[in-house]
Amino acid sequence: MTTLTTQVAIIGGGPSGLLLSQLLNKAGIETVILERSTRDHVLARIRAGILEWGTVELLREAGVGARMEAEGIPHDGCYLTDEELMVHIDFKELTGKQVMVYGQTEVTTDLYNAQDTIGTTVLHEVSDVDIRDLDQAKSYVEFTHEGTRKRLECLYVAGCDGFHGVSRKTIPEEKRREFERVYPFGWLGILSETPPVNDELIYSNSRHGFALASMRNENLVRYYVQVPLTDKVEDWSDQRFWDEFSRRIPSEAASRLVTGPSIEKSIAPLRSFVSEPLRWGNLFLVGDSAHIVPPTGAKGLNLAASDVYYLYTALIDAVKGKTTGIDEYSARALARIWKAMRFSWQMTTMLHRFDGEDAFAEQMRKATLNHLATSETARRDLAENYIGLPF
Ligand code: RFL
Ligand code: PHB
Repeated sequence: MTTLTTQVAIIGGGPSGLLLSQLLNKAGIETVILERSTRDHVLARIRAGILEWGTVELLREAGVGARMEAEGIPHDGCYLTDEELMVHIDFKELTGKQVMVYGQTEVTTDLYNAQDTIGTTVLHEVSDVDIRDLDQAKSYVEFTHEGTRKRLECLYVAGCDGFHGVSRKTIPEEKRREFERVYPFGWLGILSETPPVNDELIYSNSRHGFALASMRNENLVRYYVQVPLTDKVEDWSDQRFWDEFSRRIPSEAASRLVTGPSIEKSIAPLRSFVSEPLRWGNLFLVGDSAHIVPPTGAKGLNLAASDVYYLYTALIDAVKGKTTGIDEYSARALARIWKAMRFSWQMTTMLHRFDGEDAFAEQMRKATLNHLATSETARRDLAENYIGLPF
């Protein structure tokens, strides 16, 4: 069997795995990434679009800030609306900070290019990953690549392989505690080469259901509508999407809407999920492998980045023999994760209609938006969470 050796084996070459690898290599720590899919497949997945400022700074620290600086669009605020109120959350005025509109696809592209420049090892199309000896001084990962079984020996394993990966499941079931809330709807998202309907994002709670107007650049929009979980992408022609979207956003915005063909269309179910702990011996879970948030708070990718921050600083110490950071990783990361869970759940509850809900639930949503409209304290609290809690 071919045997490879590294300091940190990273399972998954999505944003978590790539960013961790980039930061570790910059600090002189060797990594090998094992990714199930092809690079093109990873880069074709359209996901998050909003970076917290802490994520922006971490990407700069990783040496991948240049294109983001040139092409990303800093946003000072966003709108939350129902059919009566339109509340502006002015992040800049309330917190002094902004967020950056820059797609996950672009972040991932920049990270792959940076990994090429450094010359790190990223193996694609690996299968049957088996993580072993996590309670020993040295661990190893066995996997199939190019038709042969290979072995990667390492000091630490980072589980960056998303919700459906193998890392979390390597922790014995009786040692894991899982928390979950599945929401009874999904988001249908489209990407279209049209100018944004508004210069800031609009989160809209209408009587027809939720809609979000987001963007990637001045001629590329990402728009979403809440749909029942039973809906399929094939049920949604472009025309049906545009009709539904335009009746869910404020009429004044709808009057400016430019429609066009969709270049991508997908449905994502909404879920809150946390698996504790994040550490098992030499294995550390990072990003979606340990937690999922509904996208309403724009937190998924940003939480992955804060996990990476805690872990990469801890691993730098650990290879020098100082283990406090890795000992504290799970508790430190989870403290921030749970706050983002709370915010994402609150935004989801405030902005969506739930099938079969009672009139009381609707009044609670209205009162929450009304409170935001009239209380600067409430707006500041939302802004602080949206732009990202410190890490
Ligand atoms: P990823 O991006 O899922 O990457 C994990 C990588 O691991 C690989 N993998 C394996 N590799 C080797 N062996 C195995 N057994 C493996 N199993 C899986 C996968 O191929 C993949 O390349 O996790 P990561 O890196 O932690 O990054 C997290 C973010 O991707 C995620 O939090 C966000 O994209 C969440 N998310 C969204 N977040 C937002 O903030 N805004 C959004 O609009 C938004 N939309 C989304 C999303 C997540 C989605 N998923 C997971 C279904 C839309 C979707 C559809
Ligand atoms: C996106 O642009 O894809 C996006 C933006 C904000 C969200 C979720 C998704 O809350």
